[in-house]
Amino acid sequence: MPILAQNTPKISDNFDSGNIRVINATNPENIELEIKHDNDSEFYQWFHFKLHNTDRCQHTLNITNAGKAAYVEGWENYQAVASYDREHWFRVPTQYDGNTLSITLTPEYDSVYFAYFCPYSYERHQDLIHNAQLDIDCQLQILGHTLDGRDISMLKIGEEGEGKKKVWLTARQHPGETMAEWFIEGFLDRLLDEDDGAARALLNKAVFYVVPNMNPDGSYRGHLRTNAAGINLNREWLKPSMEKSPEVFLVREQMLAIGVDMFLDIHGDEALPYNFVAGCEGNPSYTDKDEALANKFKQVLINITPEFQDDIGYDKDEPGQANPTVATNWVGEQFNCLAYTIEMPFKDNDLLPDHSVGWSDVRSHLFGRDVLSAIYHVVDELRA
Ligand code: GEM
Ligand code: ZN
Repeated sequence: MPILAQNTPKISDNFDSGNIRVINATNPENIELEIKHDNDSEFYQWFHFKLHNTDRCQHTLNITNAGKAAYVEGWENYQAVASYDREHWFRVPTQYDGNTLSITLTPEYDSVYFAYFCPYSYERHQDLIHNAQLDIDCQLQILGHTLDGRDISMLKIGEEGEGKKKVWLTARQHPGETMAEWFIEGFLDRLLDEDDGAARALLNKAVFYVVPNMNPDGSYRGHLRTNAAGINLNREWLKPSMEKSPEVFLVREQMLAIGVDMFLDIHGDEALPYNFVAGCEGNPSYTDKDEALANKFKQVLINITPEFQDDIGYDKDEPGQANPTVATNWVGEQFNCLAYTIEMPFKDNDLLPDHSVGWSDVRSHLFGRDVLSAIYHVVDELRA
C-alpha cells in the first residue's frame, strides 16, 4: 500500500452529505474542484468536503463550475462555512468572479471541513426523531420508505380531540437546505419542553404532525434540490407517485386521511439574505379572510423577532396563478388553510448581520422556537 505523501492536500467527500469532485489538488495555492450534480438532475450547488494536509500553508480552493450552479446569485456576497470539529462552523474568506468560487484558508489543524451551510447529518436526524419519541406526548411513525430504502419518518405530538387543530410542518424537501432541519430541531426542542408555557398551551389546542426531513436520500447523497431519482419534491404535490416521489405521496396521503388546519414548509434560499415567507396568495380559493389571517401570522412573527421581515421575498403569484405542484399551494388549496413556505438564508440576515457565522445552525434553531410562538398567537383563529 503506497504511503501517501504527507504534505500534499488530500480532499475527500466520501461521507454523509459529502459532495465535491477533485480536478487537481497538487498545488495548495490552486486546488481545482467541481460540485457534482444531483443524481439524474441538472441541479447542483450544495458542497461538503474535507481537506487534509500536514502543511498548514495558505490553501485556495477553487470551485470552477460555480458559475453554472442552480442559483448563481447565491454566490454574491456569500462566504463558505468551515469546521475543524464538525460541530462549530465559521465563515471563511470566499470570492466569486462569475465562474469560480474561491475559498481561502490557512488551516489551524491538519483536517478541516468545508460546506455550503452547516450540515445536518442523517445520524443527527435519527437522534432527533428517536429522542423526540421518548416524550410521552410524541409518537414516531414510519409512513413508508424512500427510493433508497430509508424511512419516511413523521412525529405526531399531542393527542387529537374535539376542536383541536391539526398543524403540519415539513422540512428539507430540498435536502441541501439544511437550515430547515436545524429549524425543526429548535421547534421540537420547545414544543416538547414541559416547562414552556406557550408549548403546553399549544398542545391543549392543537396536534402537531412534523416531518423533519422530507428527503433523507437527497440529504445523504449530498444533493441540493432533488431526491434519489433527481425529482424536485416541491413540484410533485399535485400528482406524486410511489415510483418517482414516494416521500410526497406518503406524507400527502396522511394529510388527506388526517386533515390540515395549518401548514408550514421549511426551506432555505440561496440568494436573498433575509428570513421571509412565501404564501399561497395565487390559489383559486384564496380569500380576503385567508389574507387577513396570513397577515396576522406575519405581523406576529415580526413582533416576536427582528430575524423576520416581510418586505423582501419572492414575487407573489397573481390571483389564480399559483403553481399547484408546490407544497404550500397544494396544501393551502386542498385544505383551505393557512399555509406558508418559510425561507431562511444561506448567507445572513442582512437586517441583523453576524459576520463571524452569518446565518447559522443556532440562529435557525432559535428561529424555529420563535415560529412556535407565532403559531400560538394564531392557533385559535385557524378555522374561526
Ligand atoms: C421555493 S417555493 C416555491 C416558489 N413559491 C413562490 N411563492 N414563489 C421553491 O420550491 O422553488 C422554495 C425553495 O426552493 O426554497
Ligand atoms: Zn427549498
